[in-house]
Amino acid sequence: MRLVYVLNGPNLNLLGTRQPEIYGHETLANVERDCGTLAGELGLALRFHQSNREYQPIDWIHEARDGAVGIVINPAALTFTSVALLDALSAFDGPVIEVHIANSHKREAFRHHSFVSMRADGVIAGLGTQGYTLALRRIDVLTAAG
Ligand code: DHK
Repeated sequence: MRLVYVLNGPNLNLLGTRQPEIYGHETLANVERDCGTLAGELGLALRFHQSNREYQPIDWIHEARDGAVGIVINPAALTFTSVALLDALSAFDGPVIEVHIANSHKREAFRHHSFVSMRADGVIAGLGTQGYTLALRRIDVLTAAG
């Protein structure tokens, strides 16, 4: 089975209760469930993770180098600050899709420049939590056999 990592950065553990006017009411558990259901339909195996620590997604990306076909990542605030995260993603060979629940470009200027976008094959922003399943569909297309 094709293995895909779905990685979530700082504060996304609070999804559903944190600023719902911006991020909506779905929880990260809902997102994980929806991704799991779709992955089953597409024949993908998932590793779904969240951390508030910068090193952790970097370590998961290193792990993904060993056997994963793609990465979906919502780096949250690390998007705008972490060259280390960009470097880790640049060391991964498969497709990377960057997801933001809210539309960063409608927000403060400091959210307009993404280090991760310098590596991402695609970026989804502002489509709510649906962005995750759309990203998985894209990874499916990009990694389909033949
Ligand atoms: C989530 C965050 O925590 C913010 O730091 C980003 C992103 C936006 C989101 O929309 O999913 O600016």
